[in-house]
Amino acid sequence: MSNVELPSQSFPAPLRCGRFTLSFERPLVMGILNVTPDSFSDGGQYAMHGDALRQAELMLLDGADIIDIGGESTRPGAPPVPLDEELARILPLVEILRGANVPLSIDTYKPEVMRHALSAGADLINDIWGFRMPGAIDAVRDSNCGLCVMHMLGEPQTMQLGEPTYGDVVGAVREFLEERVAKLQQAGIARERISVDPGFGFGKAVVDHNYALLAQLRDTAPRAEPSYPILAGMSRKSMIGAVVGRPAGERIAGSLAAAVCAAERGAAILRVHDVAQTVDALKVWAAMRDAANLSRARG
Ligand code: 7PJ
Repeated sequence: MSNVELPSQSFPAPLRCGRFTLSFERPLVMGILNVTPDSFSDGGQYAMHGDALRQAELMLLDGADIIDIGGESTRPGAPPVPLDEELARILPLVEILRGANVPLSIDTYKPEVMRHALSAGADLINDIWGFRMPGAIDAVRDSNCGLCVMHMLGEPQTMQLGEPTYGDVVGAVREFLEERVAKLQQAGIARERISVDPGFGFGKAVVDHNYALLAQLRDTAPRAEPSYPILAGMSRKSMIGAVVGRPAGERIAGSLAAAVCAAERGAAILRVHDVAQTVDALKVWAAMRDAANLSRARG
């Protein structure tokens, strides 16, 4: 097969990400690690961190490419967590998981958390606020961390209270991301450090907007060649529940279908709860893609 020339494929640009450079010949799987006492039975910091570490270990065994550590629930309507508490939840995990040779992402919009997490060794800052908090850009500028810039309409506390309206949701998301990406680069952040995310579920009508964004996922990203890596986070969200009619714990199959659709539409990173299942689903999708490319190359 070595004499068969594969058609030049346009993969997303590699992402510089702290200690790592991620390349996207296949979509990568980001495992979600929520470090919040309410998701654990008996509370207590020690139990919380023990449970989170076990969960991280499982995700790594299941093939996670990135671990996304979050210390504050960003579900619509969730109360904010004080700075000290968020730091106490995530920093011990960054320090321990640093040894695991896997990119560590921090899901936060607070500049102070970004700074501490980067000092502790985080590789990527995943900001649902798109680095709009005062001081957020300064917090990441002088490190070599990767960035994920997400689109959100409004703020976490208020975003889903009214029915979100857009003329053209895909165009609105792309314009927002273009503006943020330009701002980051004006501040001196290399484009190789930037990934983008349309923000499924954040200020979007559950079915209409989220599925329009999924259908046109490539068009949600700023126009550029090579393209910015796109991160898609749909795992177990209401957009899945609204279609399958099941509670969050029973949305794995629906979430897998969404992940495969996103891969087909150019997603570089899938942010998921169910790592093992997503890794398998994406392997099947990638095998089909490789076969399609091969038959195209053979004419
Ligand atoms: C997302 C996220 C997402 C990125 C959350 C949940 C809500 N970060 N953090 N994209 N969602 N980049 O997982 O249900 O969609 S928290």
